[in-house]
Amino acid sequence: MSSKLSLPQNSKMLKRDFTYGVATASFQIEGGVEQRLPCIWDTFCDTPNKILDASNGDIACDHFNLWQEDIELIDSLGVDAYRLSISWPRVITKDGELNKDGVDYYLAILNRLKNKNIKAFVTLYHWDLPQHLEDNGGWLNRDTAYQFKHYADLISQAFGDLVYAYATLNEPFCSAYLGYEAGIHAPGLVGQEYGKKAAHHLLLAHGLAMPVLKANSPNSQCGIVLNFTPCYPESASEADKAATSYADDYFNQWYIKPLFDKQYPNICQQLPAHCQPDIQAGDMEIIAHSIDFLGINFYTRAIYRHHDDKKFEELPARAPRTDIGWEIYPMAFYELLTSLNDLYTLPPVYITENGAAMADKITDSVVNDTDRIDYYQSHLNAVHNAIEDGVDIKGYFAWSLMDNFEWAEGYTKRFGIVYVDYKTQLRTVKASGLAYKHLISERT
Ligand code: GCO
Repeated sequence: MSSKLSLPQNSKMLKRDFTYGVATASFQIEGGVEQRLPCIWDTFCDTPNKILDASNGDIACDHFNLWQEDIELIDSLGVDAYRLSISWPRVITKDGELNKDGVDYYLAILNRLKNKNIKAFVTLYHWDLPQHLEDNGGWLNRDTAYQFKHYADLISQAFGDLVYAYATLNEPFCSAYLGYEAGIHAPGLVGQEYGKKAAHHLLLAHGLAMPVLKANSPNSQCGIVLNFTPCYPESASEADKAATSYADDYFNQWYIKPLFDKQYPNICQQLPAHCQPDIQAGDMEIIAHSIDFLGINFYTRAIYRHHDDKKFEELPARAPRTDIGWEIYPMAFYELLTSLNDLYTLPPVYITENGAAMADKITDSVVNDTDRIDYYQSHLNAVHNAIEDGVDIKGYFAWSLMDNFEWAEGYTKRFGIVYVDYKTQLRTVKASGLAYKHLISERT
């Protein structure tokens, strides 16, 4: 157990041009629901038994009101960059026009960040789809991709040159699979016939938005953020290896291969006809628009074995685990980064999320989360090693700036490097936050 974070003295991650940041997402921190349209997560939270503690995003971290203090907090950590997301239902009206108040809210944030010399990494879609678009079919409706393009167009014009980097989507796997196939995220649809259709329209939305963002904001870095849960076989048997490879194609490669290879993994042809994505002529060209950077989110790995009836079976997570039950296995991070670098011609990479939920205790205004520091240390080492082995990684963002609404887990899981008391909205920098700040300050 350590209270410090360190890297080898010659590490490229100890140079000033390596970007360090903290990340959040609109629905998870903002609250301020009266000032925006409803989104699918409002509806999902209102549905019984979907959220572990029956909570919602109505107040969350009250960042809608406390954003100025929160930017001071971000600044106090000494980070170079802040990754935030724009709430689509806050900035767009039902008629598809800009909502001036919502836009002004983000302009104030972006201007404040600029004044403080903190680069804004803006995600346009971190899962809060306006409910009226879901009522029209959501991501199962191809038109939603065009609605997204329209939103990306208007908002990038409004933001001018205040945005250092745009990510179109955050983790389309989660939106598509968790939201439209497994049903554990909003909108909560269940059925294999939905997942890949939703995924295709999400990726199409990304591809449609890319040239628009580049035209409106030529100086911004534009890309996408994908999450990966690397897949490992339980044994060296051919059957387990084949099952694992299938799972990897289904959950991971599905979202990256089209970006670089203009096609889905070969398992696409094995899917039953009613589960196929609706691919129209030219779609794969649109999706494969070049990107300036790839954002990679990593938390854990998964282990699979062959199953006679299903394509694969996922095994329970091994120890050691974080408080959310995810195995701590930093080697998978290194192997992920180097294997993606081997498989694809990657643009510069940012680690846009990495971090851990831990069972924090606050005593006398101190959170001594040495377990989280250990997690960060081992994963920063993995990034360092991947850079040494040739992966072009430009920066790293801790997930998350502060404890927040952890989706289906509600407020029961704490991912912050800053502790949030949800009764008083008091923020307390954890030991991990202090260690992160110290590491960042050590650069030359
Ligand atoms: C994610 C999400 C975050 C989660 C985090 C922990 O992109 O999955 O961006 O919203 O809170 O990953 O589950």
